[in-house]
Amino acid sequence: MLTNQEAIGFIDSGVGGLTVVKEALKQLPNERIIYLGDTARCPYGPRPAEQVVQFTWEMTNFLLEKKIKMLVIACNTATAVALDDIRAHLEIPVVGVILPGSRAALKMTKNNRIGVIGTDGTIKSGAYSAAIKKKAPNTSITSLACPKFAPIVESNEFHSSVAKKVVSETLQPLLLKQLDTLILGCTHYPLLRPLIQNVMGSNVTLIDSGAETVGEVSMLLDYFDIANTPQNKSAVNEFYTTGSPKMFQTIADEWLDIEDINVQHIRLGGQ
Ligand code: I24
Ligand code: DGL
Repeated sequence: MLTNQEAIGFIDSGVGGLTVVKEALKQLPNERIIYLGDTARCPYGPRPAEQVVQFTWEMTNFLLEKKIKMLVIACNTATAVALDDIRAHLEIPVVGVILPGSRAALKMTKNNRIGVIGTDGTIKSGAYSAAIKKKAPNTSITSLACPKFAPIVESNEFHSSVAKKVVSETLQPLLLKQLDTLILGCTHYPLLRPLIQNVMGSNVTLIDSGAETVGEVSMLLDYFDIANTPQNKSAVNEFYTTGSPKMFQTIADEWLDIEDINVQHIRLGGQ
């Protein structure tokens, strides 16, 4: 098969990476997608870096067997600790979510004061501040771990008054920092966007790292001349999960607004 007709692989710790897939379906409708979510071992956020690197490799090796033309690490925590290692060993282009988010933030900021929120693992790694400082050393960066945010989304409480309270309390330390740009450095945070915007105020631009990443994927497909064409859009997208396919399907159907997606259960790491 021509490389152009091969799928783009997406990996994530669970279902959160579907926020990136939603954007990909919109911006790249000719592309075929193979997604793997490690739902059984989610969340990655609180795990030690070495373990996240190992799990991310297990996901990568699974998708490599499916023949993919590009790999997108849709998970911020996995990107933070595993991107460099995986990219160094693969022959296909590997894209993470941290650089596209950082680049978009640098483009938007006027006062060079950028905030980053994410899981414990992402913030502890310092990957966002390293990426931003490398490009613009004079930027002031405030990083804040928000370990309570993803669980709020996963318990379906993201519209509730509890969510509003937790978001407000957690983000208080950022309000003194005169930020004009805040990076949503976690797959789940776009679902909390209205609450986060409300607390930060309308003068702060929120950056969705996942959505920015799809712009980068699009650019790389053209650069390597491996984009698919509408005529060749063939087989359907495939979704794999290490957890319950039924539960995955329920969330994916609702979120992606397409019915009866093809979800299969797989095992990783000898589980
Ligand atoms: N959102 C996420 N994870 C969940 C959830 C959710 N349950 C409800 N909603 N559960 O992530 C995680 C654990 N599950 C996963 C599936 O297998 C079993 C264990 C955010 C997803 C972002 C696309 C809320 C919810 C929903 C539908 C769409 C979007 C959404 F129910 F946030
Ligand atoms: N996908 C993760 C991220 O973007 C959030 C969920 C988790 O902790 O695994 O960092």
